[in-house]
Amino acid sequence: MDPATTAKKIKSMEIRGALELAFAAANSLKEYSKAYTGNDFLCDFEKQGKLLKASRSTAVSLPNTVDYILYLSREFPRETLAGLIDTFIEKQQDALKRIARIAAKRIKSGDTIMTHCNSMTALETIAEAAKTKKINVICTETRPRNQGYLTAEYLAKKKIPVTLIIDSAVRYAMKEFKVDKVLIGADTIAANGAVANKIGTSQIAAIAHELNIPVIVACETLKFSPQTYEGQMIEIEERSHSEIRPRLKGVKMWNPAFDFTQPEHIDIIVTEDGVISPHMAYEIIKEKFAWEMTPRVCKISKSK
Ligand code: RI2
Repeated sequence: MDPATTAKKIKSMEIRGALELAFAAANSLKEYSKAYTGNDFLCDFEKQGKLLKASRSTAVSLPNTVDYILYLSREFPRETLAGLIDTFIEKQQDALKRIARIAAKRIKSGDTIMTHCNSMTALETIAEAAKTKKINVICTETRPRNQGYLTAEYLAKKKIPVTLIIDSAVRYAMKEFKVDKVLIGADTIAANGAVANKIGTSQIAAIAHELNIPVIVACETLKFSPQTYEGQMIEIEERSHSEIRPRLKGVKMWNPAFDFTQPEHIDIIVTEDGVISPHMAYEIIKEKFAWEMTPRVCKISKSK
C-alpha cells in the first residue's frame, strides 16, 4: 500500500494501535522506495514521510519510524533501503515477542489482570502468560471507539477468561474482582517517564495506585519520545465530537483520545531491553535515539 493510502487509513483509524502504525508506515515507505521512478528520491521520500507523520498526532511510534527510515534513506544507498526497512520491522516484531516473554514473568497463576483499550503488546503478554498460567482478564469498553471489544474478542478466541466492563466500573471492578495487576500498552513515553495512552488510562492508574495494585506498561523503546527530551510537549489528539454522540443542541463536547499517566502511578515499564522504572525513560531516549539527536545536513531541503 502506498504512503498516501496508508496515511488515509491511519487517519480514519482503519489502521490503528501504536505498533501497527509503525509497521504500516514502514511497509508503505518500503513499497514507495521500491517502486520509485522519479529523479529526486530523497525529496519525494521526505514528502511521503511528512504525509505519514501528519496522519495521527500522539503515538510517537509513527514519527519515530518515519524519521528513522528517512535517516536510513540519507545515510545508505537507495538499493539497500528495502532490506534495511525489513530489518527494522523484524526488530520491532522481535521486540514485541521479547517484551511479552519478560512481562509474562510478572504475571502469576491465579492473577486477575485489568487492561484498557486494545494494546497488541499487552495482549501478547497476556497470551504468553496464559500458555502456562491460569489468568482472568477484566477489560474496559474504552469509550468512545470501544477498542475494548477487540480485546475481549481476541481473549475469548484464545479461551482466556475475560470480563468486559464499562469504563466507569473500573474502581468497583478492581475491588469486586480483586484485580492483582493493571497491564496496559503505551502510545508515547515522555522523557520524564509520563505515559501517554488511551483516554482513561490515568484514572485507572490513579485508582490502582490508591488500591496498591501494580501498574505495568508493556511497550517497545520505539514508543519513547526523543522530542520530549528536547522540551517538546506531546500533542494529545482530539477526535471528532460525533464519536461521543450526535450533536446535542447548546452543548459543547470535548473528545481527547489520550491522556497522561504520571510516572508515580506506574510501577514498571517492560521494554525489549528489560524492565525499567519510568524514571529511566530519559536514559533510554539518550541511548536509543542518538541518531535522532545528531545534527544532520539535510540535502533535500534545498530542492523544495
Ligand atoms: P500497541 C492504542 O491507540 C491505545 O492507546 C493502545 O494502548 C495503544 O494504541 C497500544 O498500542 P488507538 O490507535 O500496544 O486505538 O498495540 O487510538 O502498539
